[in-house]
Amino acid sequence: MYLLLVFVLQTLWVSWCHATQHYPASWGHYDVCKSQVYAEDRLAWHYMACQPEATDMTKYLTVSLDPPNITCGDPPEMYCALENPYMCNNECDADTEELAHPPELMFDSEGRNPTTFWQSTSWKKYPKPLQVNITLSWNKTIELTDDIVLTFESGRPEQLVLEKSLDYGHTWQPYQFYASDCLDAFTMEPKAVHQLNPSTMLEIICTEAYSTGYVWKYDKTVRFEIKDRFALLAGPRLHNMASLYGQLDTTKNLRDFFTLTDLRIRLLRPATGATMVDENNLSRYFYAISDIKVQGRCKCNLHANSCVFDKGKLGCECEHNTTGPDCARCKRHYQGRAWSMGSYLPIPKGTANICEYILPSPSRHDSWESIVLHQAPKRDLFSRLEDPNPHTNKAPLFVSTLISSTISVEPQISKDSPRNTRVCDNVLLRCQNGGMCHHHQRCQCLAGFGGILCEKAQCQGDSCEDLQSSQPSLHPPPAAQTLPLALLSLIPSLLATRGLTSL
Ligand SMILES: *[C@@H]1O[C@H](CO)[C@@H](O)[C@H](O)[C@H]1NC(C)=O
Ligand SMILES: *[C@@H]1O[C@H](CO)[C@@H](O)[C@H](O)[C@H]1NC(C)=O
Ligand SMILES: *[C@@H]1O[C@H](CO)[C@@H](O)[C@H](O)[C@H]1NC(C)=O
Ligand SMILES: *[C@@H]1O[C@H](CO)[C@@H](O)[C@H](O)[C@H]1NC(C)=O
Ligand SMILES: CC(=O)N[C@H]1CO[C@H](CO)[C@@H](O)[C@@H]1O
Ligand SMILES: [Ca+2]
Repeated sequence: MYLLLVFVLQTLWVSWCHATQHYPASWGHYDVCKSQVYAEDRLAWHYMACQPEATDMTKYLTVSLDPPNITCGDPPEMYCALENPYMCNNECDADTEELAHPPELMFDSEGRNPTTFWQSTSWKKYPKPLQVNITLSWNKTIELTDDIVLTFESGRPEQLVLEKSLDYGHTWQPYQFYASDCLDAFTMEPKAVHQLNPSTMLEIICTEAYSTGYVWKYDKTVRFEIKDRFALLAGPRLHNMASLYGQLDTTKNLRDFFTLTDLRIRLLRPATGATMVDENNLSRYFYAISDIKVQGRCKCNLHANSCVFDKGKLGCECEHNTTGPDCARCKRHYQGRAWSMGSYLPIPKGTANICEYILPSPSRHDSWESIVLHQAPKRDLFSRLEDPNPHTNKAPLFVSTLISSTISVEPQISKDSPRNTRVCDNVLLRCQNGGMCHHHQRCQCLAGFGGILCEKAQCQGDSCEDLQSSQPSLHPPPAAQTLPLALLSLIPSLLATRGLTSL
């Protein structure tokens, strides 16, 4: 008996350890942009990738309907229940507060009884389609972090399309199609998200799971399954977030898929509950939505941990000397290095990729010494190099600040490798676990590591877990080897462009 108890306790302990080990990186991480650390007996800033917390984004949107007069109640109208044409006690009157159903009621907090909802006019003009666009606009790029959930008070529509815009409503792309018969409505084969795999995870599908007619009383929601798509990369309980973050860092398509400025719900055909529409009582057919859930965060390119809503406008509170609503560029005088978004890797703190101060262009008479002296104290970038032996670090640091300054005054050096196709960079050390950056295009990993940024330990079974749990600390490539090599390759261009031949 006692033994059994011990055994049970131990099993619980082991599974608890397993669980805590596997859920370290939820979407709530990356909440700090910088912290002060003691380095060489003085306070220095340590910069990290950061993003705002995920929150209820429906508080910050504006909603518009097309056609604009599609909301019920003007003139007042009586509605009948879909399942019973003799039950007609649903009255809509825009001029009476208790009987009005304006669009705001899709975004108030639910949970009270009776529910509050927006309602459309009925399908009076049948057989002309009853079509409504509900457009939600943020006037800011946001990133979805959880499922979009629409709750219908009427039957769920027989046809609807969820669309999104990435450019403030200029162009639209479908996100997902919903129909009781996908082939008939959109000539698409019905599919479910769980039928997708990592290579098809961005496929736009048509689903029949949310349009069932008769059982609507028991399920009123229509979902866009964000989490199920994340799970295709991060595993069923999102336990391998490192894999998802690694992919998000390097795959623009994937980032863009979950990014938007506007959402549009295109209601194309209301619930009819049968194959035939009852033309004698069209008051049974209409749309009514009680709630819309959109969880997400402002997109700040990993350069801000807060986003403020000021004068009706969302904006990132940019750090790392970046600016703009999405922190998508460097502040004036801080374009010392091409702007780049922060990186989720290495987990858990990421890489800040701060904007660097532009140094005044040195005049022709400046010697190497004066350039170097001018910049020697500026080494924030390398404060991450936690080499226990300061002496091995000194020289490469010195040299590397020179390299970054060279790039800043000689923009043509970086021209031949456009910034957005760069995978890695030996100066920023984005390859991990000792990997070396090859032509900014790929990381050459050390034996035992794989993945685009060498972030994955290649291992099997149990030994894997040890490697991965010890992985978060950054293992810099031996600086003394890489940086002088980089310098050597730069010397010809230095000599040619700087007029330093006089040395
Ligand atoms: C809405 O307005 C349009 C013209 O803008 C009109 O043709 C249509 O009949 C109106 N619909 C309703 C339900 O009032
Ligand atoms: C709704 O939006 C689509 C494009 O997203 C557009 O073609 C259509 O005209 C809009 N209006 C209505 C009433 O469907
Ligand atoms: C959107 O934001 C910009 C500022 O970034 C502002 O100028 C513009 O008026 C806003 N548009 C709307 C429709 O609120
Ligand atoms: C049809 O709708 C009207 C209201 O428009 C209602 O009075 C009537 O009872 C409904 N049912 C039938 C079967 O006509
Ligand atoms: C991250 C970073 O480099 N921050 C600097 C931005 O610029 C101001 C001065 O404008 C500095 O004080 C910050 O340290
Ligand atoms: Ca409501």
